[in-house]
Amino acid sequence: MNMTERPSGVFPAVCPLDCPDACGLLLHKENGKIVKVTGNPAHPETKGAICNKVRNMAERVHHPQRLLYPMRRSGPKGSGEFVRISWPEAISEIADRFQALSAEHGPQSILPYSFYGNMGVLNAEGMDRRFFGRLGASKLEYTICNSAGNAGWRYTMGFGGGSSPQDTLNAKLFIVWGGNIVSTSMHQAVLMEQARKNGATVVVIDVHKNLTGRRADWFVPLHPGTDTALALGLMHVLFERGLTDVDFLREHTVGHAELREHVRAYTPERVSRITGVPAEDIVRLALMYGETSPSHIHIGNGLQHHDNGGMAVRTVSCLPALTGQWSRGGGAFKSNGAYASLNDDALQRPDLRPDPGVRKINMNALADALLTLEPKVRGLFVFGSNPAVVAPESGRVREGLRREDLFTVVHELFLTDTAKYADIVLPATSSFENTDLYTSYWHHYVQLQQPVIEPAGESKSNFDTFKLLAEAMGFEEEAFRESEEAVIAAALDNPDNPYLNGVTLERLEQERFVELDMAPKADYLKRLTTPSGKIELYSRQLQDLGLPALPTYLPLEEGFDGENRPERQGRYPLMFISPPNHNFLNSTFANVGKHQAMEKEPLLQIHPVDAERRGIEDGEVVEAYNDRGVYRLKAVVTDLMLPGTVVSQGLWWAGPDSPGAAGHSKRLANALTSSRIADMGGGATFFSTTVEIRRAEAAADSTSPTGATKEG
Ligand SMILES: Nc1nc2c(c(=O)[nH]1)N[C@H]1C(S)=C(S)[C@@H](COP(=O)(O)OP(=O)(O)OC[C@H]3O[C@@H](n4cnc5c(=O)[nH]c(N)nc54)[C@H](O)[C@@H]3O)O[C@H]1N2
Ligand SMILES: Nc1nc2c(c(=O)[nH]1)N[C@H]1C(S)=C(S)[C@@H](COP(=O)(O)OP(=O)(O)OC[C@H]3O[C@@H](n4cnc5c(=O)[nH]c(N)nc54)[C@H](O)[C@@H]3O)O[C@H]1N2
Ligand code: SF4
Ligand SMILES: [Mo]
Repeated sequence: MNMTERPSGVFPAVCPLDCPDACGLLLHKENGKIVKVTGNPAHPETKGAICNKVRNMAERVHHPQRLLYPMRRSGPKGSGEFVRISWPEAISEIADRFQALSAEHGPQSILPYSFYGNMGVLNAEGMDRRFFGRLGASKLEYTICNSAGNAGWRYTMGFGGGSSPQDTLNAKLFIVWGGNIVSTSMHQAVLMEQARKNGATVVVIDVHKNLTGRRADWFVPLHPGTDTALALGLMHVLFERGLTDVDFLREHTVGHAELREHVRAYTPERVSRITGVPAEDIVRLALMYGETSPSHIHIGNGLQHHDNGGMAVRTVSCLPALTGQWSRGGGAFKSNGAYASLNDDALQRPDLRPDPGVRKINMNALADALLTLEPKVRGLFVFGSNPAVVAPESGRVREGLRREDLFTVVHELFLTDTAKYADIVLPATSSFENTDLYTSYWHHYVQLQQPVIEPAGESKSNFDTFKLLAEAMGFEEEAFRESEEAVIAAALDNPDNPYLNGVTLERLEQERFVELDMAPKADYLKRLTTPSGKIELYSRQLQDLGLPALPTYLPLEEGFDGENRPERQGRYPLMFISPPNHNFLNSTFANVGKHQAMEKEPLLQIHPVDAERRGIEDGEVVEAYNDRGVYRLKAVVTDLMLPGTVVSQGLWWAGPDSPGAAGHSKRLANALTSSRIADMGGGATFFSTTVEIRRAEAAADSTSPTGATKEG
């Protein structure tokens, strides 16, 4: 008897959320419903501990507002007015519209837009890729999360994997750089605490003292977007004081002589002016790094959501090489995704695509893709993502979604802000209703999810939905008839990835958590895939792209540093940082009562100096604004960051649209952010955003539609 048929019991599951930890879960089921979610103590890395978000997951899965049947729009776009239709009606309408668009405008007029609302590979990057590939739709570039930083890491290190979780336990110096692991990767935070018990010093480098910074032995605040300068300042001191590992540099790197010359210009005094970190602290941190072994740097996502984010991660990832950490049991982590890389050709079947040269659309540029791109995007299929909330420039994204000549389908569990703009809404199963395969971009265990509960209402998985659509479109390939198990087996069979040796569907069915074969990691340094096969302190690849070959600090396009501040200040003199909060997962859970109650409301952390200058008091309602939009929230006056930076954590839904007022729903952090593309990997630049803040009272008598103050 499979798990769905047993009304009660405790069943294994995998956390599907876009979180590095990929926890093993236990679902406690009574009368067909999940009543409790706990951690699975048998999981070798997550060991039964899970976060508060997912402990309250049952409320989300059985939420009264789950979408239960397909719907067609009956009111204006964005109004949320829909009528119920059947699946056959929905599927044939979508197929008809897609066929008509393909015939009239070519299939590239259709754009799939998705991300990792569910990390299961079949549902997030399996049958959808096959379907839209076979259709010949425009290709989406999946750049919203970590692509600048991952590219930066790869230019330096080649291979997209770093230190293993258990290695970090041995660190005597543990640096969290631009990450908030207490909220975003709790098991790494547990290992950090264990390392501290074993004698490690914990240093957190961030633009605000987040929950992780509050646990640090030493918190180092800096101006946003200046991490490259800080890392170069550390290198300056390391070379000058003879703290580099010369043998390691000779054997395993290229460009160390050039780098040594290059960093002479980054004196502690100059770097201090740029970053806001006192010169003596730069020296102290460099000495600590140069004299402590093993050391570990956890590179978060924060420093790379910037115009210069690729370079920032590239530069920080050079540091372990300077002190030879990779051969001393230390190192760094950006993402460990590559250890578990699957056979993407078998999973996604790019061979089905009629025109491999079809245009690519960077998902960060969704606003432009919908408003200005030619030839036009006329069909949009959104799933596993909530772009009306999470994508930059949400005012313009919404304007695009309101286009009458855009046919939009949204496949979702809830009537999200994005789904409200759909012409057709399709109900999605939760991951606990599906079969899927899960890897982790942090630990080394692969997991299998099998259905534990029946699909809610008429909901269907992405996998099944794209099969139905393929059938309706007349796609006859076997690829659209394969079972979940067949696709999983094919994806796991990746001869190019030795770490995946011995990981099979059969073992997953029996063992649940199957560890990657980590034996090849013993000669990690021989497996680097840079052009030289070495750690590239000097990168010809970057030079060919027109970027500096050596790590080089370039100021933000939108923003300022301590050195360039005065002339760049302009009308918007504050940097606005909007990282994740503790109780939501991106915009997931922002509609669930328990999670909302824990976060209360959107808050803006503002420094006392900046608050006083504007006459703002703690607890009062303020507006953050720039030319893109307005965000209304409550001020918290605090010195958790340097003056000049304001911080608002969490992505809230705006709720009902107010037609005609693009970006003025006033509850969206991304109403303020830019869709400029980062220096590497096509990455997002969420945190390279400048704003001004005013009291909401002052806003009420302001006349400017862009929200500028009367005098501004
Ligand atoms: N609770 C929770 N967990 C999550 C998520 C969530 O929404 N909520 N999201 C998940 C996802 S998709 C991701 S990508 C990860 C992200 O998780 P992390 O890797 O931890 O990254 P962020 O939380 O985006 O940003 C971390 C920090 O970067 C800081 N920061 C911003 N700009 C700069 C800068 O220029 N320099 C430095 N040094 N720091 C800067 C921010 O202040 C923030 O404290 O978390 C995952 N886990
Ligand atoms: N200002 C600002 N913006 C940011 C960030 C930031 O730090 N600051 N972080 C960025 C980052 S790192 C990321 S990764 C993105 C994340 O952005 P998104 O990937 O859009 O993440 P979520 O907001 O969690 O939305 C995921 C949606 O997928 C739906 N979903 C879940 N499972 C399934 C399924 O099986 N099928 C279907 N069809 N739907 C499903 C959920 O209900 C949810 O609405 O946001 C980015 N946006
Ligand atoms: S969100 Fe992260 S920490 Fe929480 S249960 Fe899921 S994988 Fe674990
Ligand atoms: Mo992300």
